[in-house]
Amino acid sequence: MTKTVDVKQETARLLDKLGVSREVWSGGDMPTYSPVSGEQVGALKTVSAADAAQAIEAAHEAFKSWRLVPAPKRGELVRLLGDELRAAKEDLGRLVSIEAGKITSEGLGEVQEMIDICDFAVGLSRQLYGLTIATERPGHRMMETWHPLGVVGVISAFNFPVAVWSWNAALALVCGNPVVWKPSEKTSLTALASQAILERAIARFGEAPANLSQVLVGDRPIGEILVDHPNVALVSATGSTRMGREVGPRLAQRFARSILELGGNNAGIVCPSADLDMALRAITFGAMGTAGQRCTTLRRLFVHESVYDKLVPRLTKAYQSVSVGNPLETSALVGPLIDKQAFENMQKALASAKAEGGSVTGGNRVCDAGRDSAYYVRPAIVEMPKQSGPVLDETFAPILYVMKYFDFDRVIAEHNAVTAGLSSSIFKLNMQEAERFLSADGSDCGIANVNIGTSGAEIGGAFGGEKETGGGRESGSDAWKAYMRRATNTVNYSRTLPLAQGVSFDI
Ligand code: UN1
Repeated sequence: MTKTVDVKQETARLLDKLGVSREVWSGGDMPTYSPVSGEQVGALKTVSAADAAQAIEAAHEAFKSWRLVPAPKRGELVRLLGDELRAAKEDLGRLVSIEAGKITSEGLGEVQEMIDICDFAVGLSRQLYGLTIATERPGHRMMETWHPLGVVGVISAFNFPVAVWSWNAALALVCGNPVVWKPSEKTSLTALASQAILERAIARFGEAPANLSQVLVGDRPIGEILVDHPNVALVSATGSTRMGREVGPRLAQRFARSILELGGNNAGIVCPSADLDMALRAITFGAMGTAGQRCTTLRRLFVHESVYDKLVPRLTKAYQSVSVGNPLETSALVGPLIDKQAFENMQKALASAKAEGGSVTGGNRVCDAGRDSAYYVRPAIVEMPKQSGPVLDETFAPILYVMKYFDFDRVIAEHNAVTAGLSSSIFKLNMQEAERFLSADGSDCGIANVNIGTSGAEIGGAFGGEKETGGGRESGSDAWKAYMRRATNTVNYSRTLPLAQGVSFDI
C-alpha cells in the first residue's frame, strides 16, 4: 500500500521550499486546481490591467540597461539560473507533477529540459555573431551585428508549464532582453516557482536591473495586454491554433514580432522494414506519454498492410495494460488529464470516430483514485477505416488513430493532409523511404524523425512547425536570431565615395 499524499499540503510544502511567498498564491481571486486529485490547491492573486501595463513599462526600463551588459556577462546570469534549477530539480519537478499531472520522470524531465537550455544559452552568449560580407565597393567593409530586441512576452500553455518559458527566457536574457511571462491559468504555481528560482539567480548575480523578469498571473485579457502593448517587441505564444489566429494578426498589426507554437496533429509511418519492437516502444511513448497532452504527441499512425497484423494487436495489448494512476503515489506511466473539459473533448472525439467507422479500445475513465473531480483515463487506440472526421483535428488527449496503408506515395500525401505541421516520424530500416520522408517532397513538418517517435525533442535543435502550427522556432540551432535585431553595417575606409550598382551622382 502506498501512502496517500495530501496534494494540498504537498503543494504548500513545495512552494515554501521553492521560495514562493504564500501571499501570492493563497487568499487571492484565482483558484487553481491539481489534476492529480481535482482539488483546489491555491488561490492566486491576479494582476490588474493597469499593473500589467506598468510591469511592461518597467521591463522596458530594464531593457535600457540590460542591453548594454556584455552578452557573456548576461550568460553568467543564465549559468546561475541553471545552477539554481539543478538545486531545485526535484521540488520543481514534483510541483509540475502536481500542477500538470505529469508522471515523476516526465516532471523531472521537464526541469532537465530547462537546465539544458540554460547550458545551451550560456555557450550561446559568446556566439551571438553575424557575418562579414564581401562588398562590391573598394575600401569598404560590410558586416552584420546582432543587437538586443526589447521586451519579450511569453504566453505559455499548461502542458509544458515551465520548460517553454525557459526556452524563451534563457535565450531572451542572453540576447539582452527582459521577459514578461503570462503563464496558463491552469499552471501559474509552477510559473511563480520558476520566477522565485530565477530571482535567486538574479540575487547571486548582483548586477541585473530591477524587473528583468516578471510573471503576470491572470486571465486572457492580461495576455492581450502583452500582445497589444507597444513596448513588447516580441511575443512567443504557445497554445491552440485558435489562440494563434488571434494573437498573430494583432502582433502583425503593430509590426511586432511573433513566435507561434500552435497545434500539432503528428503522425508516424511504420514501413515494412521497421524494427517492430523499437517502433512499439516509440509509438507508445509518443502517443501515451504525458497522457497525450504534448504538442508533439503522436496522434495518427499509418501502418503498412504487411506488418499491420503483427504490430497493431501488440499495440492494442499495450493500451489495455498500461498503468494509469496518480503520479505522486504510483509509478504509473499515464497520469491524469488536465481537467474535465479535456475528458469531455476526448469522449466527443471518440464518439465521432465511432460514427466514422472506427473501432475503439480504451478511452474509459479510470476512477480508482476515488476522486470525483480528477480525470484519469485509459488511453485510447482507434483503428480507423480511413483518415476522416476527428483524425483530421488535434484533440489534446491520449487517442491514437491507426490506419492501414498500401502505397508509400499515397501515405506521404495522407500524412501531410492535415492543417498542422509540427512533428512526424517514420519507422524503417532501409534508407530509401526514410530519406524520401526527410526530403523536400516528404514530411511537411518542422520536425521529421527516423526510428524515433514524434515527441521528446532535445533542446539543441530548433523546435516548431509549419502551416497552422504557426511557423515559429524556439530553443536551439539559430532560434536565438528571433530574439535580436540585425543591423547591416557598411564602413567606408577609403577616401572616395563609390556608389553601389555603378550609380553615379556627382554634384
Ligand atoms: C510542447 O508539447 O509544447 O518535444 C513542447 C517534446 C518536448 C517539448 C514539447 N521536448 O515533446
